[in-house]
Amino acid sequence: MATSLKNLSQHSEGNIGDIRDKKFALLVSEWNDEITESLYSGALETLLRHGARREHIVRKNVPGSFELPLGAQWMAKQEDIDAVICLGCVIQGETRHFEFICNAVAQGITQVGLTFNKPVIFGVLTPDTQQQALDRAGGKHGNKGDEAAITAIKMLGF
Ligand code: DLZ
Repeated sequence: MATSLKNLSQHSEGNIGDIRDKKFALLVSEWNDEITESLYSGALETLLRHGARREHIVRKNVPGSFELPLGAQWMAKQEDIDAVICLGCVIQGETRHFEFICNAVAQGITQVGLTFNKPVIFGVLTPDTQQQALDRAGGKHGNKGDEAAITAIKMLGF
C-alpha cells in the first residue's frame, strides 16, 4: 500500500511503499563514533517510525569508512537483505588522505548497489570540521542518518 511521506529537510514529499516486510542492514563505521552513533540512531528511528520491524534491521560495524564498501557487499549479497545503509564520517581537517578515502567509499558503495541491484545508501558525512559533523548528526542541520534511511525507503518504493 502506497503512503505519502513528508520528508526531512533535504527531501521533497514522495510516495513510498509498505516497508513492514523489508529487511535493512545498517553499517556503522567506528571512526568518529560520536558522530556515527548519532547517524545510526537517526537512521534506526526513522526506519522504525516508517513501519520497519525491529527484527528486520541488522547492524554491523566496520573499522572505518574505507571498509564500508566491502561490508556493504557482504550484506548486499544476502538475498533477504533489501537495502543497505552505510554510515560514516570522514573529517577533512583531520584526515590527511581524505580524498582517497572519500572517493573510494563513494565509488565502492555505488558499485555494490549496481552489482547487487538493490539500494546501497551513501550516508557518509564529509565535513571540514568536527563541529560541521555534529551539526549534521542530530544538530542544527538535521541528521544525515535520518536522510539516508528516507532515501532507502524511497528507493524501495521506486
Ligand atoms: C585512517 C583514517 C583516518 C585518518 N581518518 C578517518 C576518518 O576520518 N573517518 C573514517 O571513517 N575513517 C578514517 N580512517 C580509517 C579508514 O577509513 C580505514 O579504516 C583505514 O585506512 C584502514 O583501512
